[in-house]
Amino acid sequence: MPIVDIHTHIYPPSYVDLLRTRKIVPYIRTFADAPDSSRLIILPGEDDPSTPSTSRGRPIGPEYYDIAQKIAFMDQHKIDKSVISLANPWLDFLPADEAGEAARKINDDVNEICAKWEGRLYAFGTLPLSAKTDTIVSEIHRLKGLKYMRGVILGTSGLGAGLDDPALDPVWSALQETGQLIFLHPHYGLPKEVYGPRANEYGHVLPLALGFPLETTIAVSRMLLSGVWDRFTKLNVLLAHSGGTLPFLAGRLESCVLHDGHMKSAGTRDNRRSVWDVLKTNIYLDAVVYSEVGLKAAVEASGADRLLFGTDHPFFPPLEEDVEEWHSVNANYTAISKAFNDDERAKDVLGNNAVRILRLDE
Ligand code: 5CU
Repeated sequence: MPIVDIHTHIYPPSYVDLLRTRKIVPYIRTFADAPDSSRLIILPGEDDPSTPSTSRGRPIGPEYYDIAQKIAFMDQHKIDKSVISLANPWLDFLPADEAGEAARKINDDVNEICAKWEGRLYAFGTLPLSAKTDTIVSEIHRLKGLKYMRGVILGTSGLGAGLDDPALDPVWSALQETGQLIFLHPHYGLPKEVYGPRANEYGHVLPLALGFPLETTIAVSRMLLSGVWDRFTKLNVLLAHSGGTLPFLAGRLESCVLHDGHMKSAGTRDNRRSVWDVLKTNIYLDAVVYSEVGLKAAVEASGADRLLFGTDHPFFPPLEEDVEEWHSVNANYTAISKAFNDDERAKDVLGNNAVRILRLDE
């Protein structure tokens, strides 16, 4: 049985070069109090001057851009195949006239990286979301022809107005038509006010543990409420972090719709697919949730045949020096083992599902 990591990121060297030229988020730079350590600053507001130096982004080393390090990490953690994706914030920040060419370059670079590791690496492509819709749609069609691409990674901002924006319909249509899986991944989190005046004391914990999953939950709920899956019944989406909190909150979402007077009178409450139906038909969930409690909710919501192992490498490395095995990875392995008592379904989640869904045996 192969072990497949479907949630594993890379910043290809050309993207790193781009970040090094920038002076506003996202960028890579050193700070006066630690001139020897480059920091990767990507999350909104994480370079605020009041932020302690240990919270200003994260140290960036070759594990973020050197594919040899990815392969070494895979070997270390017994991962046979990885489906790599550009990490956040993708190309969201580029001016419209630069995004199309940048996407083509990054996608070609990533496809070439995969070709050098035939059989071990596949990828999700990146879309030039700030460009004109025609440019986005042609990149979707071009990606379909790249040998190692198996779908696209997408943030939650869409064309700028979120994923319930009707202007995205040509994008959904092209992705459905070409049968490409969307890997929906957070980046923007929640407005920083919700974390309160003491947020700095907790480093990245609140934005990453809660902001990311809630962002995904809200984004996918907006897709559901605006009828994306009623219009595009074959559109498939893989949700990062086991669906944020969607498996846990799906019942509440359905109940709120049922009791919403505005949606009832607008005629949008009825004649729509339920959250449960979409969860079991169009949604896949990664198993990057670090505990069997969250994993069991994901299984209940979507089914063990729709759950896929991931690591989030190169994020969440061990902070201790000289530790070879990553706690974050082992936590996900342990959760799968405990949730399924190591029965056949564990093997499906660890790799068989990914091979089947993403055609990794072709
Ligand atoms: O640690 C982080 O900031 C992140 C991030 O930005 N993206 C991600 O996928 N995981 C962790």
